[in-house]
Amino acid sequence: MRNRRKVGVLVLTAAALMVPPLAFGDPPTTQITVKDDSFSPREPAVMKFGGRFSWQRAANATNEHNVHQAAGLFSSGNPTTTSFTPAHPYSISPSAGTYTYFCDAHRALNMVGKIKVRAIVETGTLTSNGFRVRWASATSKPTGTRFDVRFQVGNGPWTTWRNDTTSSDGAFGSGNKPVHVMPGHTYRIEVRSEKQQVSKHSDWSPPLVVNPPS
Ligand SMILES: [Cu+2]
Repeated sequence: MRNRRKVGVLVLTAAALMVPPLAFGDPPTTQITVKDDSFSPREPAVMKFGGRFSWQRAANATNEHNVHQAAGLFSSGNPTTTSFTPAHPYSISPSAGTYTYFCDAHRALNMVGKIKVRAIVETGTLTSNGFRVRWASATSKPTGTRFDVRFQVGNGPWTTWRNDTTSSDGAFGSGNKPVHVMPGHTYRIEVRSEKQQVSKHSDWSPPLVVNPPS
């Protein structure tokens, strides 16, 4: 009885520490400046799923520009001189993946960028033998509606967990699938986003790295 009570207090403490700081605010946002003729930063830091990217025109940028993902997974529309202004912003909250994009008008000048989004462990779901992974929103999929998900245990081979799934999350380790999860091992999970025609896909996301607690 005494032990169970102690465990209860520990679980409550852990849960309190896991409350996301931005639960009631705007999502974390990475700003990308659209210049004549480049994106800055060209390759911003990795964002966790749930984050947002927002493109804004530099005050002295007067050329026509757009944002066009290489596999057609997202686009701001045709290049115009009025794109990315405060009146015409372009923002997306991508599903997990690595996305190369370019400006159609200045692709030959190497006006290219890359954004990277990794999957997350759903808050409060990490246990010694499993966790829930989220790679997309259940309601909004602005970068493709299907997903490939692969995993790695330690230094082992990358192995398919989901192929062309329309699910936006999954319980890793549930029923010992896709593997029996246990403390002392490191699990990595990568995702790529796809269109309906699954040959059009993002590159693999950066890995979500999980070390289950004992
Ligand atoms: Cu351009």
